[in-house]
Amino acid sequence: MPLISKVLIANRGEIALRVLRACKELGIATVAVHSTADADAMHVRLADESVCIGPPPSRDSYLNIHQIVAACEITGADAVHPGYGFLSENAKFADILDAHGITFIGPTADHIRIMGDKITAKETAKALGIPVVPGSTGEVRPENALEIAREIGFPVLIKATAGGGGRGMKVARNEDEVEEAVSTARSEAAAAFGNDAVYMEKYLGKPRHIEIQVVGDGEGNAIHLGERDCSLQRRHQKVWEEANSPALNVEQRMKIGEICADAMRKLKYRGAGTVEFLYENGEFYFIEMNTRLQVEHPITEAITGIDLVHEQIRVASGAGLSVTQDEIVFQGHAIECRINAEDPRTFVPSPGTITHFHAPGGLGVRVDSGAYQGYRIPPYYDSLIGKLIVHGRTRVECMMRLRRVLDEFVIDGIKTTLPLFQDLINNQDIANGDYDIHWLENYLAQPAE
Ligand code: MV4
Repeated sequence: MPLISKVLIANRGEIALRVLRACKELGIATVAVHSTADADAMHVRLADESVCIGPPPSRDSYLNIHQIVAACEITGADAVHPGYGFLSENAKFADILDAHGITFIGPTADHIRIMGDKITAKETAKALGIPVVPGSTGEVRPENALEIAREIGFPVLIKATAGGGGRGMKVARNEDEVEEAVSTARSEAAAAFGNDAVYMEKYLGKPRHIEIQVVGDGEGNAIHLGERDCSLQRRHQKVWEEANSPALNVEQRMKIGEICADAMRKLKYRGAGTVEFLYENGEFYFIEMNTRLQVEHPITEAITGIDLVHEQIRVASGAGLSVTQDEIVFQGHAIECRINAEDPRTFVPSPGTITHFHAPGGLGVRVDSGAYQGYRIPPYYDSLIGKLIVHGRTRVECMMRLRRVLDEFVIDGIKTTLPLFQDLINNQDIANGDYDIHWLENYLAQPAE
């Protein structure tokens, strides 16, 4: 791959380490950037070079485009991997790197823009043959809201077009609730995103969140790597993800996967992407597409054996995908537990020093974490400190292994979400794979026994 010889990793924490590992395997030099709060982070220690790009607040460091471009110029990095979050879905950042002749390891700025606007994303998905949630075509204005709601049928959901992550969503259960729902959604959207445009959809009451992993080469070739079930979440933060979904059979998987891969071929999509669906009563409904690597990508890697960051780097450099669709084999079952430095019941952040750290091991076990004994978790960033990924030949084997592995994992000095997983692994609904997007919040609302 001649076009990329040094990658600057514009991120921190476990994902910076994850990307660094892929670069090392490909013989590509690495540059870590870090804020003053992250000088002792693992990705900084392991990188070939590192550059301090600013003070702790993200906007002054990990979100500071000029500092990152300057760090590329200083170190001679010819590509940037943005990880997830921060600048990963920032079209302006992709444009600026392009203007500097630096490769953005991700999709084109145009594709980021299309998917960043939820109305355009949905229109594009629909035109490409992806099933979408029934709803308004385009923006909903206060004047036409009631009429559109009647057409869709109640209950309806009002969503911000600049949104995502659930902010600014409002349900209207009947005609009387429409006016207020639209006006509240519009003011919340204006406050959160500086854009008050909203749209309307049929509200699905008890769906699962199922997402399809895709990778395209930008020239009309694309593959899907099956689905992930991310229904177990709290306040739009995923907690536990699995691949395959306990709710799908092989035919459903290949059908929705092929629909997404085909759409990406038509779009000439480049890079890794995730097509998000709500799934209810056997039907898929597109809600959004993420144009980046996702936190939970390792469960897909576990069941396919394909390194998604390798593929991202390959397609960014013009080397193309390493596999064709018919070469992809789905093997067994994988579960990811997100380990956050948080209280396992209230999710209140618990930064501080890790006094003891012992990661589990053995067959089918992967721990992606920049944490180590003596590491002090800074209070400025999100509280994800590691991911535990367990793979087994069947879901039952995967769950049995997870129970063993959770027992082995030791993180002392701070609170973590590990005890929550000890509870979940012994829960009958979880054992049966019988849960939807509301299950975890309902579970947490019950008093702990
Ligand atoms: C929905 C929905 C029900 N019906 N759309 C929340 C985040 C945003 N990305 C999409 N979201 C939802 N959209 C319709 N038409 C319910 C949710 C939703 C949700 C979706 C996925 C995972 C967790 C969720 C939790 C609450 C609500």
